[in-house]
Order: sequence, then C-alpha cells, then structure tokens
Amino acid sequence: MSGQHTDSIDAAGNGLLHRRFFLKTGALAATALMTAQSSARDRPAWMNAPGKGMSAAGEPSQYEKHVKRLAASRPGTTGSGASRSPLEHLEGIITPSRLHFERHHSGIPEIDPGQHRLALFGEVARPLSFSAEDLCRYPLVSNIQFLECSGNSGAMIAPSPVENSCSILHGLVSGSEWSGVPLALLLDEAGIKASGKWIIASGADSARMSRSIPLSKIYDDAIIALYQNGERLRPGNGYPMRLFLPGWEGNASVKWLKTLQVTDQPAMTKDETSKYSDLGETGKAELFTFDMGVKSLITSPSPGLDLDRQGLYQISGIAWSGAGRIKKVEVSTDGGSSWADAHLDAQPLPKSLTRFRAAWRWQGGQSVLLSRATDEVGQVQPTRAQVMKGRAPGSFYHYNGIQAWQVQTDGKLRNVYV
Ligand SMILES: Nc1nc2c(c(=O)[nH]1)N[C@H]1C(S)=C(S)[C@@H](COP(=O)(O)O)O[C@H]1N2
Ligand SMILES: [Mo]
Repeated sequence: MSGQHTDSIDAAGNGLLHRRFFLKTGALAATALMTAQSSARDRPAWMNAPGKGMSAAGEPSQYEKHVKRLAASRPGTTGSGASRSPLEHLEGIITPSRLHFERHHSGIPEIDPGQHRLALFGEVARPLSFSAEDLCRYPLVSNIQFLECSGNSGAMIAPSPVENSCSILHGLVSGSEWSGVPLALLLDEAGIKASGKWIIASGADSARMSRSIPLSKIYDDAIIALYQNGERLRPGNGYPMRLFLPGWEGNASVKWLKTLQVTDQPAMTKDETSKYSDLGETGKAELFTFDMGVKSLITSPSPGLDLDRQGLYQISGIAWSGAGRIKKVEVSTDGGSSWADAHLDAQPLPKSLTRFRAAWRWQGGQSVLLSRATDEVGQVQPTRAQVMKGRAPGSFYHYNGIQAWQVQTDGKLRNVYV
C-alpha cells in the first residue's frame, strides 16, 4: 500500500485521498495471504452438510452479537431512559428496527390494538375517533427519514471531552422508512374551525407525554405512523400508532398516540417548558426549538474501532438536517487545516440520514478527523464553540456541533474538542 503516494491523488492534507484512487486500490485492503485459487478450493464444514431449517422470523448471525443497543434507565426506574443505536457498527441510512434508538419517559405500554383508539377533538366541526385498522384504510405514504432526540449528543457540553463511543455520545438518532396517514387528511375530515391553530398531541403511556404542534407543521408533512421499515411499529417505537414529525425534535413525535386536541394556542405542557427548551445564558429560554439542526458524524473510524495498521481506510459517516436535504459533507483529517468533499450516495433524501464516505491513508501520525455538513437551505454545521455560545450552563438540548475524533499514534481513537 505504500510507495504509490503521489501528489495527484491527494484531496486534502494528512493523507485524505480522492475517491477515484480509493476505488482503484480499495481491494488492496483484502488479505493477500490466501490466493483466490486456494480460497475457491477451500470446503469449510458448512459446505458439507445441510444447514439449519426455516424460521418464522430472521435473526442476525451469531457472529454479530456485539452489534446491539446500549440501554440505560434512570436510577430507581426500569422504563425511564434510553437505548442507543450502535452507530459505529451500522452502514447505509436505515437503522434496523431492532436497533432503532428508544427514549421512554415511563416505560413501554403494552397496548392491545383492539382496545386502543385515537381521539381527534377540540376546535373541529366533527370530533372523530380511529382504531389502527381504521387508519390503515386511508391512503398511506412512506418516507425514509431520520428521528433524533433533542437530547442527543448532550454529553458534548461537558467542559472536558467525555471518553466514550460514538453510540454512547450520539446514538439517539436513527433512520427508518416510516409509513402512515398524512394527518392533514384526518384534520380535513374533522373540519378545523377558524379558531384552530395548534394541536395538542398526547400519548397513552403513564408519562402522559404531551406536546403542542402548530397546524402549519401538520399540513406540511406530519403523519400518524403505523409501519416502520415495512412492519407494524414495534412497541418501543409507539405501537400501534405514533405521531411522526419529519425533521423535528424527537420528543414532539408522540408515541402511543391517544389524543389530538385542536386548540387556539399551545398548551405549555411540562414536556415543552421545563424540558426540551433551550435556556440562554441571560436566563431567558427559547419558546420552542422544533427543527433539528444540520449535523454530521464520522461513525467509522471512531472510538472502539481503532486503527490496527497504517494504510488505507474508509471514513464513513452520517449527515442529516431537519430543514431538508444534505447538500455536501466535508471531511478533514488534520483537525480542520484542510478539507475535502466526501462522496454522498445517490441523491440525498430530505430529512433523512445521508451516508458519506471518504478515502484516507493513515501514515501513523496523530490525526484529528472532522466532518462538516451543509444542507440545501445553506445551513453549515457549527463548531462546538459556536454551539456553546450564549447557552446557559447545563443547557444541553439540540447540540449539533462538529465532532472531532483524535487518532493517536497507537491507532486508538478518542473524543476531543478542537
Ligand atoms: N408517549 C410518549 N411519546 C414519546 C416519548 C415518551 O416517553 N412517551 N418520548 C419522546 C422522545 S424524548 C423521543 S426522542 C422520541 C423517541 O422515539 P423512539 O423511542 O421511537 O426512538 O419519542 C418521543 N415520544
Ligand atoms: Mo428525546
């Protein structure tokens, strides 16, 4: 792998390469010990006897058991807390449903869909009630979109960098295909009165999660999600129905949706005042922060996926924005002295995770890996210093700063501030 280095293949400093070079030589990453011929002749045990039988539902390989969510509850509770997606072990833009992050305020209710109904009432001409089966008869829509908890990456406000993995630090974001009924259809059927301006959405869990949503968002792209990645929602993600608000803070996508009350003003619930609001250093809080900002992360390499040799590596990560499509992602391996555009797969989808990749030759020196996303409305992912500016101490919601991973000379990676 050495000896081929020429200036023409460099995309930026410290070994960041043009992708076309990586495409030509990427195969060198494969081991050369076993020649193609001998590996073709090899007959391992599983080729000599019939394999296992069919099963009702598939499971991952036993060799992939380390790929799991990291779950933690608040002390003294079992159901109040979060489980984080193992971002550094995943590729592409879809999070398998069993690995989608979960955030509950009072555990997962076991809802019998035969007994659950959604009530739509308040400032409407005709109050309505729906079972999940009723909702499935409406025209459904499907979109691949991200969901991110407003508290994701909150550990990054710590005065000195917390040493942890990508998934512990940032695993409260996932991507799915969500299918459901556009909520606007149901509102049209109920007939919104002129006084109706907001909707108060509440869940059927004992936390009684409840959020106020302006009708403009409902008419834009809100759905009642019934399916996730092709199957009915899993209990932890809101079975049998949830509100899904593309690009907005996860908290507002109320799970186990039970009531939608149309009102003339927001309700100022506990979940939008004491929590999920951004406190400034002046002591004044923002009323609502709905849109998730533009953000990106290098998921590989990252802490725990340490470098075991010098040479070529594929830098891979995710980028997303609550405002729409990702336009570009730049990558740096020298702490921001120089940058190169990463490769984006196909056409980035709006309000979806977008996968980016870059090729890097690690020459054994200390390096700092960064990614910086720009979205289609021109928002550029801020530095940590920019995000922290004007925040009250301890205010951790909606953190979208540039993440820096330092590669040490022994190949180990760690979270650093630049
Ligand atoms: N009813 C109800 N809805 C809820 C919550 C909850 O605890 N109860 N948690 C919220 C939060 S904080 C987030 S980030 C998302 C998480 O959705 P997920 O668990 O499907 O990832 O659901 C939101 N909706
Ligand atoms: Mo959240």
